[in-house]
This record gives sequence, structure tokens and C-alpha cells, in this order.
Amino acid sequence: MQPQHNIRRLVELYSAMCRIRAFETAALTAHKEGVIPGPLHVSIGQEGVATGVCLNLRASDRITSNHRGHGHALAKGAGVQGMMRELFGREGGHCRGKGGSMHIADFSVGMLGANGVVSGGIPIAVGAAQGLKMTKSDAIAVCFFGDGAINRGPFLEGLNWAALYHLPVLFVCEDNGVAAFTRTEAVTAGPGVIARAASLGVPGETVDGNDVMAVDEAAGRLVAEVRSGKGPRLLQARTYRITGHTSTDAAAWRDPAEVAAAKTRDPIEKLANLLSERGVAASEIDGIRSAAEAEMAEAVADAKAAPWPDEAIAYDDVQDVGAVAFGGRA
Ligand SMILES: Cc1ncc(C[n+]2csc(CCOP(=O)(O)OP(=O)(O)O)c2C)c(N)n1
Repeated sequence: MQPQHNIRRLVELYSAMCRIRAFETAALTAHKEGVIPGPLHVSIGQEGVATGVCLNLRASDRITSNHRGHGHALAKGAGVQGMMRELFGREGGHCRGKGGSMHIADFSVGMLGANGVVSGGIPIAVGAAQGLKMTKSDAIAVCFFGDGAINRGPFLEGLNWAALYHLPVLFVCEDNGVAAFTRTEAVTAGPGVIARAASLGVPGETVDGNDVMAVDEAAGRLVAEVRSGKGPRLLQARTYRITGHTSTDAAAWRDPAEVAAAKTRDPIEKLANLLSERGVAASEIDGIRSAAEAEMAEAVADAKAAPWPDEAIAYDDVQDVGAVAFGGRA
């Protein structure tokens, strides 16, 4: 634990993680009811990474995310109503209901987008960082991706470019040990992400992603280095995804003993226990959790009642070649 981890900071971290857990739990329930179209990729168990990193960012900083991006968006400050409506495909969603869970963006808080293309967020973050450098901004870009993304070309291209141009970008590899349903070691050659980054001149370090205080400390330091012009950095956060790959995956392919062991390392429970040891009343700890649950229940009710988008906007904001071909508006 670092000196900055006073009770106030711990409560802040706890509250942010509870909000992510509550959002995704509420969304999973709604998905089971059949009111959310398409699959959800939730990050239950991984909340410490999004939280520990994003709570070190400024509103002007940019982030990009992957297919498992609810936590990143929430921790960066994206509006809950717009996020839930987006999942439901409704008007008022951050992308007017056209993006869905895997493509949530909220530019007003620097959230440049989740991305259904594995590693797709990497070049976007690097481009954003290049723009920030060219305009002499002191903002930085942070790029979240999974361990599966390091086996795709954009990882090499993105880190190469960021290192070459000394760009203000922090790469965060959320290493949950699997790529969808496949164990990382079955598809990844060599010693892994840190060595790959080092080979391109990007210094990296590894942290326990289930220890939100450790993530907070490491991210705080690396963000400061990146912001001060030292060039790109990489953080590998080892974590565990408690749920399956998608909302329809019961994860029967996983050893139940492994999942049970992971649950004992749940970042939210760990911090709740620490808060209790540090003298925070159980009612306060539970109150934070129930406030998060109430907030998300309200967001679900709002999304259910929200109007569907007008079909006339279907081809707005997207390339219209298809629209013309299929008789839509030019
Ligand atoms: C370019 C591309 N190839 C394949 C897929 C299918 N796919 C979706 S998620 C995923 C695994 C991603 O693994 P990782 O980045 O480690 O994240 P995880 O889902 O394990 O959290 C794959 C292969 C995709 N979305 N995009």
C-alpha cells in the first residue's frame, strides 16, 4: 500500500469498481430477459484494471478500448444513461443506439471507443497520441487491450510508431490468461508482452491487476512519465475474467476449481475487506455497493422506456455506400 492510499482514495477506488460490477450485472440480467440485442462481453473480475488506470487520468486524456470495454468507459466518466441506452439500441445511446456494447464511445470524456476488432483500438490510440503531440497538448492517450491482441499486427505497428515518434501513450495489456476461450500460452510465442514491448524500446512493467491499489500506484507513476514527455510505456495487468467470454457462454470449458480460486481474489471483495480492517463501517461499505446497484437499476429502467431511434437516422454517421446500393439516402 502506498501513502496515497488513504481512506478517501480507497473509497473512491471501491466505488468505481462497484459501479462497473453493478452496470455489467444489471446488463447481464437484462440480456437474459432478451431486451438487449447481441452478445455482451463483460469484465467481471477485471474491474481493478480499468479503475486503477482511469482514476489517474484527466478529463482531457483519451482512451481506447476493446470488445470488453464497459469498465474502461465507466471509469473514464462516460455517462451511464447513454451507455445503457446504447446496449439496448435506443435513442440517447452514446452512438444513438447504432454501436451497441462493443462500440461505445463518449468523446465528451475522451472515450474514443470500444472496438469489436481485436487490437483495433491500438492504432487509434497511437493516432490520438500523435495528434496530441502535434498540437502540444499535455493530455495523453491510454490504450486498453487484451493479451489476445498482442498476437495481431496492429500491436507491432502501434508500439513501433509510438516508440519511433516518442508519443504520449500508455499501453495497458489486460492479461486475463485467455483469448476468448483459448489459453494465452497456446497461441503466444516467446516470453510475452513485456519482452515484445522492450524489443521495440517501450519500457513495461507487470502488476497484479486484481490489486487495485497496485494498479493505481503503477498507473499513477507511468501516466506521469508519459505526460512528462518520456515516451510510451506499457503496463501488463494480470487478472482473471470470472465470467465466460460472452453473455451466452456459460464457461463450462473452464475448471470450476480455477474459477473458485479466482473468486477468492476478487478485487472488489479484497478492497471491501481492507476497508473494513481500516475501520470503515459495514453499513458504509454496503451502502456504496447498493448505491451503485440502484444507479444501474435506474439506468436499465430508463433504457427500457427509451424510444427506438428513428429509422431515418440509420445511415447518418456511417459510410453511405450501402445505403445508396440498397435504396437508402445518399
Ligand atoms: C481481428 C479479430 N479477430 C478475431 C476476433 C474474434 N475474437 C473476439 S474476442 C477474441 C479474443 C480476444 O482475446 P483478448 O484480447 O485476450 O480478450 P478476452 O476476450 O480474452 O478478454 C477473438 C479472437 C475479432 N473480434 N477480431
